[in-house]
Amino acid sequence: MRRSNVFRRISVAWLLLATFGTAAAEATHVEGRTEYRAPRAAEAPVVDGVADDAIWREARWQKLEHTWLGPEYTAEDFQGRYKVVWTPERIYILAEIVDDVLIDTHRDPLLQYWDDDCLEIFIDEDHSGGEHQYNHNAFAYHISLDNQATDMGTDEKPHNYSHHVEGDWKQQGEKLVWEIAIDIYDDSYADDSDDNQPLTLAPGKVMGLMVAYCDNDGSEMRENFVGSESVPYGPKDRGWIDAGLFGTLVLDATETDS
Ligand SMILES: [Ca+2]
Ligand SMILES: [Ca+2]
Ligand SMILES: [Ca+2]
Ligand SMILES: [Ca+2]
Repeated sequence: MRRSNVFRRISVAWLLLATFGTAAAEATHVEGRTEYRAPRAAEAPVVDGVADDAIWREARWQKLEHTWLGPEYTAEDFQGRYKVVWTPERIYILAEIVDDVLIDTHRDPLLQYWDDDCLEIFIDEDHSGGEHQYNHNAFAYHISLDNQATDMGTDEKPHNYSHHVEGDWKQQGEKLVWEIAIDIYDDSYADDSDDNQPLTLAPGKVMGLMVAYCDNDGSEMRENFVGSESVPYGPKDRGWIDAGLFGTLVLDATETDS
């Protein structure tokens, strides 16, 4: 075979690889995802519901502004935004929530937990996208007002994952200031094991992240479900099933403690 033919075949192979490779990459996530670059905290924020930790000033706000369920709402009824920072041990989320009525009707954290006021934090450790309803390809932590975390397990039943999170909030005027630290587990997490180890996080890591709030002010079911990502087609409340809706979280390398 002539040399030029070999090169041509190699370039065709590259072209095919690039074409299909790109198509595969695009297929993992719905178009129009947000990107959030989280600064690295030299000193971890104290999880106490007080946002005076220096590192929070370095992170930008992202809004909860996409209505997934429920009618139009007023600024007094609900507003939400959040920031993210990280350390090698955990990611930290600061959420600022306005909610006129706080409600936790189902005191059992495993019972109809999505119909109480709760902050929902969706994490896909390896940014794979894909289906995660009854597996740990991704987690959808429903953080209740008493800082318990619930998600579906591989047995298709709700499980209490409160040992993955540390949360605390305080009311400041009209707002709840909510700090949550989360251990990051990969998809090898086993519900029946007591030996699951959280990952050590490194700069440049890319993860899937989405944040939402379920607002109930006294109804039988939640009145609004408002999230950080758009849902251009299909059921808007399917984040607990479809990790392809999650935004992109990049753990920035810069270490900041000022
Ligand atoms: Ca704090
Ligand atoms: Ca409300
Ligand atoms: Ca995954
Ligand atoms: Ca409420």
